[in-house]
Amino acid sequence: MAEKDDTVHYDGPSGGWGSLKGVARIFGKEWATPMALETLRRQNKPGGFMCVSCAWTKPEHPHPAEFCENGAKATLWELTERRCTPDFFAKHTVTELQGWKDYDLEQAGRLTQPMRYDRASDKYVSVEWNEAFQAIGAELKALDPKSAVFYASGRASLETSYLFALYARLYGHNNLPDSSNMCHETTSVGLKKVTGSPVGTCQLKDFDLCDAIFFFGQNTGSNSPRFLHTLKSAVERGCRIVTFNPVREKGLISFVDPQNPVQMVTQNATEISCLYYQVKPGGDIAAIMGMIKHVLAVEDRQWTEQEHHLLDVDFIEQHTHGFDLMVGKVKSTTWEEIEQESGLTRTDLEAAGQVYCDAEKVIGIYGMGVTQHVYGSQTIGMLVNLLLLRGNLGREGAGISPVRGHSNVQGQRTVGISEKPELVPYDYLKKIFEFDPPPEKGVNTVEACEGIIDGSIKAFVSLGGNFVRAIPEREQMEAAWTKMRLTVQIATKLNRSHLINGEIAYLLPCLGRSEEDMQEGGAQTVTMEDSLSMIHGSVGKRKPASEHLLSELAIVAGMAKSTLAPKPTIKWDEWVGDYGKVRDLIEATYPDKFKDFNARMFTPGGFFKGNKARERIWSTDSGKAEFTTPTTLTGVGVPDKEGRYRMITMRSNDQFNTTIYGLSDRLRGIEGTRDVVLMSPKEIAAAGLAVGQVVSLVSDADDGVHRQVDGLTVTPFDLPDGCIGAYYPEMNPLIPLWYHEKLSKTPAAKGVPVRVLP
Ligand SMILES: Nc1nc2c(c(=O)[nH]1)N[C@H]1C(S)=C(S)[C@@H](COP(=O)(O)OP(=O)(O)OC[C@H]3O[C@@H](n4cnc5c(=O)[nH]c(N)nc54)[C@H](O)[C@@H]3O)O[C@H]1N2
Ligand SMILES: Nc1nc2c(c(=O)[nH]1)N[C@H]1C(S)=C(S)[C@@H](COP(=O)(O)OP(=O)(O)OC[C@H]3O[C@@H](n4cnc5c(=O)[nH]c(N)nc54)[C@H](O)[C@@H]3O)O[C@H]1N2
Ligand SMILES: [Mo]
Repeated sequence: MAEKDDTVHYDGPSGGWGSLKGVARIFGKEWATPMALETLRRQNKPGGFMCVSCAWTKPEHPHPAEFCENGAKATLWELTERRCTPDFFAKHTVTELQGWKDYDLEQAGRLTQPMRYDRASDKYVSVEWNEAFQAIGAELKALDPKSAVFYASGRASLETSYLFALYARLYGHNNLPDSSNMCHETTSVGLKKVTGSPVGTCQLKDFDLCDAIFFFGQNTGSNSPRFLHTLKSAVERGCRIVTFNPVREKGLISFVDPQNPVQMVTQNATEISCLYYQVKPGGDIAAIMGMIKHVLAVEDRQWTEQEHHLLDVDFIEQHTHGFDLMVGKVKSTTWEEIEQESGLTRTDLEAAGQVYCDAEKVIGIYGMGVTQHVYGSQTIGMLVNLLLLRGNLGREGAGISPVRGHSNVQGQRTVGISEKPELVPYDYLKKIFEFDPPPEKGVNTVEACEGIIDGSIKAFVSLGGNFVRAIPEREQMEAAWTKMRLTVQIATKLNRSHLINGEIAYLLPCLGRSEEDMQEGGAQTVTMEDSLSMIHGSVGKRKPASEHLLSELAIVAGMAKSTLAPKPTIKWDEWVGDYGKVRDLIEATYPDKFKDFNARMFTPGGFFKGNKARERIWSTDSGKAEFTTPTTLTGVGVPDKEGRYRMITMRSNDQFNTTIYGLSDRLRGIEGTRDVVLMSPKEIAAAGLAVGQVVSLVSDADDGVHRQVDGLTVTPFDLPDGCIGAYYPEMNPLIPLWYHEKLSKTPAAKGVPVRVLP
C-alpha cells in the first residue's frame, strides 16, 4: 500500500522509535527522573494508577511498561515541575491571557491554589477554600437550580462522579452534560436503540478469538495506541482487519511494537489492515450497505446451489426484528448509488463483504468518524445490521466495540452523570438518601449551549475539561458565556475556559490521578471504568503538586455542603474521609454492576460490570436486536454543492483533545504547525489553489451566520474528493451549534460544510 508521493505523509510505521522520540522531544532529557519512571512503571497495572489518557482496557497481564507514547505524555504533563501560582496571576490580567495560545496556557504548569476572579483588576486573586465554597454555595442557593449546569469531562473517578450527580439532584436539576455528549453519545443512544446496550459488548478475550475486525472511523495509532498490541496479536494469529477511513492512518497500516526488542531492531513492522478503504466522510452507511448487498447475494447463491445458509437464520428468527424491511431497502438500493455515496467501488465493497462471509467470528469497531456525523446513529445501525446477519452479537469472539475517549467517560455515565432521569435508578436514590430527585430531563451539551445563549442558564460548574474550546460555535459561545452569573472550574491546568468568566468566577485546582490522595481515613483509592466495561482501582503515589490542592471529590463535597441544607442521610465529611463509603453507595445504587465493589476493585484486569446484549438479552423496544432500515445513504447533514467541502476535524498524536503537547503530527508527516488545511493534490488544483498558499475557511451552512478561520496553509494530503482535513479544536468556530447528530445531539464534527477562501 504505497503512499502517494506528492502528498505530505509519514514513511515509518506507527509505534517504533518514533514513539519514543515523541516523548523525549516534548519533555526533553529531564523527563526520565527516577520518580517519573517509577510513576510510569506503575501506570495501568493492578495496584498502580490508571492512565489519564485514553479509555482502552488495562489487561490482566500487563506489558512491562503498560503505557504508550500518549499515555506517557499525559502522565508527564501532570507531573510537570512547572507551577501556575498566585504570582503568575498577579503578573497577567485575564484579558492578556486570553491572547495566549492553548499550548502556552497549559505550559504555565499545575494550578496550585484556589483563585477568585476579581473583575476590578481583571485578575485572578487567591482565596481560601472555605471562602470559595461559601461564596459558590451562596450564589447557587440564590439561583433557580434549573438554571445551573454541572458539566463533567470524562476523567473524574466513579466516586467523584457519583457524588457530583447526587449533588446536582439534591440541589434540584439533571443538567449533567458530559464530554460524552460531544463524543460517544451517539453510541449511548444509537447503539442502545438497536441492541439495548449503550456501550460495547466485547471483552478483551474476544480479540483472541475473532476472525475478522471491521474498523470504522477510529484512529488507534494516535488515540488508543495500547490497543495496537491487541490488534497486532490478532493479525499474527490470522485475524483479518478491514478498515474504512478517509485518511490512511498509520496505526491501522503498520505497527512496530516499541516493547519488542526484535521488532525495534529489525523495524519489521506488522501489517495491520489487510484491506483499507478511503471512504468519503459520512460514506459509511453506503459502504456497509454495499457489503450487506454482497453478503445477501452470497446467501442467495449458497442457498440455491447448496441448500446451505450463510446467514444465521435461527438467530435472525429468534433474536432480531426488522430483517425483511432492511433487506428490502438493501435490495432496492443500486450499486450506482452505493458507489456514489461511499466513494468506493463495487469490487472493493464486495471484497470487504467477502471477508465478512469468510469469517466465523467478527468484531465491529468504531470511533468519532462514525459518532460525529448527523446520521451517526444510522451508521451504527448499519454496522449492527452487518453483525446481526451472521449472529455476530452476544457470542464469544464477536460483537461491537466502540472505542471510548476519556479514561472514565463511560464510567461517569454508569454512575449517574446523565441528563436523562430514566437512565438513573431513582427508586434506589430515593430509598438511600430519602429525597425526591428532579423528574425533569436536564440539558445535554448542545442544549446547555443554547441555554447559555438565550440566558436561561446562569451558572456553569465544570468538573474538569475545557468546555468553551471543545464545543461548536465558538465565537457566539464565548460572547454569551460572560453573561452568566457564576462560573466554576475544577482543573489541574490553566486553559481557555478559565479565561472566559461569568460575573462571579472561581478556579479550583485539584489533585491529578497520579498523586497521593490523603484523607482522614488514610491514602485513598479511586476507580474507573474502561472502554470494555472493566472497573479498576487506581492509587496515586506522587507527592501532590501543591500542598493547597484538594481532591476532586473533596471539592465537590465542599461545594455541595455549602449549597445544601444538612440531612442525616447525606454525609459529605464521612465520604471525603473514606472513599470506600462512596463505593458502598455506588454498590447500593447499582447492585448488579458493582457487587462487592470494594473487595473486587483491584482484580487484575479489572472486573466486568456485565452486559445484557452480550448474553443475548435485548433491552430494546421490541425486546429483540433491531435491524435498521436506513433513511439515508450519507451520514452528512447537508447536500453537496459546488465549492462546498466536507471538513473532518482531526486530532494529532501530539494532543489530548484541547491539550496541545506540541506541533508534530508525526504519524501523518505534518510538522511544526497545526494551521493547515489538508486537501488532495487533485482538489488543490481543481480549486485553483497552490501548495503553501495561505487561505481561510468559512462555514457553508446556509444559515446566514458568518464563521471564519484564517491563516491556514494549503497542504497536499491523501484524501478523498470533496473532503478536507483540519485540526480540532482550532476549527471549532466553523461548526454551527445546530449541526449535530439527529438522535443524540453529538456535534457533527466530521462532516462540516465549509468553503475555502483564497
Ligand atoms: N493522543 C490522543 N488520544 C486521544 C485523544 C486525543 O485527542 N489525542 N482524545 C481521546 C478522546 S476524548 C476520544 S473520543 C478518542 C477519539 O479517538 P477517535 O475515535 O479515533 O477520534 P478522531 O481522531 O477524532 O477521529 C477518528 C478517525 O475517524 C476518521 N474519519 C473521519 N470521518 C470519517 C468518516 O466519515 N468515516 C470513517 N469511516 N472515518 C472517518 C478520521 O480520519 C480519524 O482517523 O481518543 C481519545 N484518545
Ligand atoms: N471539532 C471537534 N470538536 C470536538 C471533538 C472533535 O473531534 N472535533 N471531539 C469532542 C470530544 S470526543 C470530546 S471528549 C471533547 C473534549 O472536551 P473536554 O473533555 O471538555 O476537554 P479536554 O481537552 O479533554 O479538557 C482538558 C482540560 O482538563 C483539565 N484536566 C486535565 N486533567 C484533569 C483532572 O484530572 N481533573 C480535572 N478536574 N481537570 C483535569 C485540564 O485543565 C485540561 O486543560 O471535545 C469534543 N470536541
Ligand atoms: Mo471524546
